[in-house]
Amino acid sequence: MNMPLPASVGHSACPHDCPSTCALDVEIGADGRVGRVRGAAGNDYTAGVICAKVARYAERIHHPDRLLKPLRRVGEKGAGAFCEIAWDDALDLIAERFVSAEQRFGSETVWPYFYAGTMGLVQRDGIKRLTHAKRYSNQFSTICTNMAWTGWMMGAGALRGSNPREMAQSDCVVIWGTNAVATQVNVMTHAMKARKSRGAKIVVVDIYDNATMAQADLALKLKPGTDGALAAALMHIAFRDGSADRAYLARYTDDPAGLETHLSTRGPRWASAITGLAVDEIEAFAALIGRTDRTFFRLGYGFTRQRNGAAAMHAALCVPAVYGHWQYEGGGAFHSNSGIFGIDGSTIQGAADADPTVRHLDQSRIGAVLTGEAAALMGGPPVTAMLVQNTNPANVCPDQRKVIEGLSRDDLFLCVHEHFMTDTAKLADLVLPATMFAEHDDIYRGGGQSHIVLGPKLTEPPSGVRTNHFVVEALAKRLGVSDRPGFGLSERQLIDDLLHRSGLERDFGDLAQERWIDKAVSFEEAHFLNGFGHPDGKFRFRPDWRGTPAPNRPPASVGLLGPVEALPTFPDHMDVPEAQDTDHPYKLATSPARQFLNSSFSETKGARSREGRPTLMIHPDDAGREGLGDGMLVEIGNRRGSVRLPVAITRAVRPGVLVHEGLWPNSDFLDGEGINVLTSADPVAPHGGAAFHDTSVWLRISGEEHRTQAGLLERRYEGPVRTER
Ligand SMILES: Nc1nc2c(c(=O)[nH]1)N[C@H]1C(S)=C(S)[C@@H](COP(=O)(O)OP(=O)(O)OC[C@H]3O[C@@H](n4cnc5c(=O)[nH]c(N)nc54)[C@H](O)[C@@H]3O)O[C@H]1N2
Ligand SMILES: Nc1nc2c(c(=O)[nH]1)N[C@H]1C(S)=C(S)[C@@H](COP(=O)(O)OP(=O)(O)OC[C@H]3O[C@@H](n4cnc5c(=O)[nH]c(N)nc54)[C@H](O)[C@@H]3O)O[C@H]1N2
Ligand code: SF4
Ligand SMILES: [Mo]
Repeated sequence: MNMPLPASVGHSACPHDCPSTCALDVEIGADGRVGRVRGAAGNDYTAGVICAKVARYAERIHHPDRLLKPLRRVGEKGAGAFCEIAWDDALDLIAERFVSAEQRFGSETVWPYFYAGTMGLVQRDGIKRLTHAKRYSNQFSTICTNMAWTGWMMGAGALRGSNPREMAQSDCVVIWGTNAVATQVNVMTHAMKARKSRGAKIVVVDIYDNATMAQADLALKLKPGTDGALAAALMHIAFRDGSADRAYLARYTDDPAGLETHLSTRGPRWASAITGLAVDEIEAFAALIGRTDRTFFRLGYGFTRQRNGAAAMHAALCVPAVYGHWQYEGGGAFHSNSGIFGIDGSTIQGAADADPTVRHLDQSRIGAVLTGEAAALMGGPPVTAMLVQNTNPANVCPDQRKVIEGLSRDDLFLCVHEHFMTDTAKLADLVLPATMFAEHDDIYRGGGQSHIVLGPKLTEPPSGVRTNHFVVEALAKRLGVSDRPGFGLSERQLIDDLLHRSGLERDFGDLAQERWIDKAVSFEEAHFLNGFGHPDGKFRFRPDWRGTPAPNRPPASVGLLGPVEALPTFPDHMDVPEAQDTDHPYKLATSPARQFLNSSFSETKGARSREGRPTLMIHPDDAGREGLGDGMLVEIGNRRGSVRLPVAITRAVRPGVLVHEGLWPNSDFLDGEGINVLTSADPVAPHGGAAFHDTSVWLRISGEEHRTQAGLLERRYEGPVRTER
């Protein structure tokens, strides 16, 4: 077949919520349609590699179900009946409803709600400008990074780490609690370089045999929520065997003697009982990192989505400080570079109008907020009007029944700006169609690496869709705040302003030529050889859980969250999981699907056909005891709700542990409710966040048998797992 040649190749950045922020080459056909998308070869982090779902972007941007016209609800909420409405009428309606809500309850009754469906600093953060100018309720953003960033900050005092490209110089790469093959493929590019060129060993710490585990030389499949115990034992062995770097410890850390005493009872036997790992697996891991100076810890988000997640991150981060790995190129640790960019987005965010007395509502507790729990409302008025951009709370937020109950309230005016008719959009009074990344100007920064990347508009959007920026500006005019700071500028002007304020000495046009700016810090700074980020320059084994400033610390009005008193003094196992009892004998993790990105791409055929359908992985011992055959339908539940889905019987999971992959649309489940019906919105100590992978459930056979993709799952998860013993 003759394919039409691409008319041009445009340069952009992947807009999705992924630490990699790949630099992209996007084929644009003569007809303006997006063709193949490739990773930029010249960007030395992307290194020409992107994930398959974004390579297939044409499928998403030219999807037949894409929203192309504003829609107004007719009939019952959630019934799915909408009629077209003109843009001007839609915007007038929002303004009218926001004003009447404000007249009745005060400005805090309006809650603009957003997240990182696009990571573009203009299109994502502009909604804050409207929030501040109108003194609408702020969002305390807790859904993703809080536990991880808090735990890291408690130890290192700054959100940066060894350059992730240095992994190629490592002799041992520890991939801890991140399914990098699926969630940030570029980590594997650099880790595999080290394996090929230096024979580096790959260690993976996870709770099941996922695609990343399949790459491991040493595969450590521990019980969920026990990473703190593993970390403590690794450090115990270091002191026991003399592989602790005492000179480094004396110079760079706060209390090595206190740590050593504390760890004296945290040996491998103790850790084995907690983690379920064999003593010799823990010893092998300690021996490997003890003899390998260039050991690089790539610490992910997954292991922090537990009730002890912040403490677990801190504990894992303590390990390279004890062994002194930070001193070596290709050694140390990395989680996020979000602290290095020095970006000043204050104009975009309308920071000049931010009023500290306006309340912050917890994003993850949207169910409690919308169902009127007084504590969640911070003692303020009910939320009666919302604008939602770049997020799909009816699907992705914990405690889903409450979320849906709240979003379905008749006295809530809900406007959702979206690409597709998502679970959230289905509940809206008004749905607005949004542009996709290739159709608008924006600028991105990658927390998983160090580049600022420009994503200019490459093609015209369909005629009926509008940018987030357009909606924010149009509403500001109608709501009488378009004269406030930050309004009235184009996307390009806002990007120019951001570049200027951030001291980057270039404008949009310059960056369009350069494509990206590498903001990597020096070796000394990245490795904290000039001192850690705390005032005394020391790494903290004894964190100040109540005091240390962190990027996502709750505002003073919120205070600390979760069981703060249970946080350990020194790195340890913090034993606070959701109770597992005879009524709830299983632990469920809701891990990412390779072909989806959170809830995005679950609308595309390419992703859906590869993922199959919602499935529950269960160990053969459990299946045997429950009398389950492969593909049988089960119901799993707890006090928050239950879902029915077929099982895949597989040794990829441990006995007692269930894994469900992917944020499938709620409508893909037999009863129309998604997996987050089961997850809890209890905040994790000390700065909040959702423990998505810490859910206790019961399980029972649900009768009918269903054919599943179990065979496929077996093949995917039980590939060769090389284990060093
Ligand atoms: N394909 C794909 N890519 C994505 C996403 C996606 O949904 N799909 N999501 C994006 C987003 S928003 C984010 S924040 C990142 C997150 O990416 P990651 O850092 O990879 O974090 P998670 O996806 O939460 O989980 C990673 C792994 O942690 C495991 N895990 C769960 N509990 C524990 C535990 O107690 N200990 C250990 N050691 N492991 C545990 C999970 O089973 C999973 O295999 O990925 C981004 N990229
Ligand atoms: N059970 C369970 N739940 C989870 C997780 C888990 O591991 N397990 N992970 C959690 C994590 S880490 C995160 S970050 C959240 C993420 O949850 P969400 O923020 O909902 O994630 P996305 O699917 O990335 O994006 C949501 C929507 O943004 C829309 N969008 C994208 N670009 C634009 C744009 O330019 N304009 C507009 N108006 N809309 C746009 C997309 O179409 C998509 O529907 O989910 C959380 N939920
Ligand atoms: S989703 Fe992540 S890995 Fe895939 S292209 Fe985007 S930034 Fe790269
Ligand atoms: Mo996330």
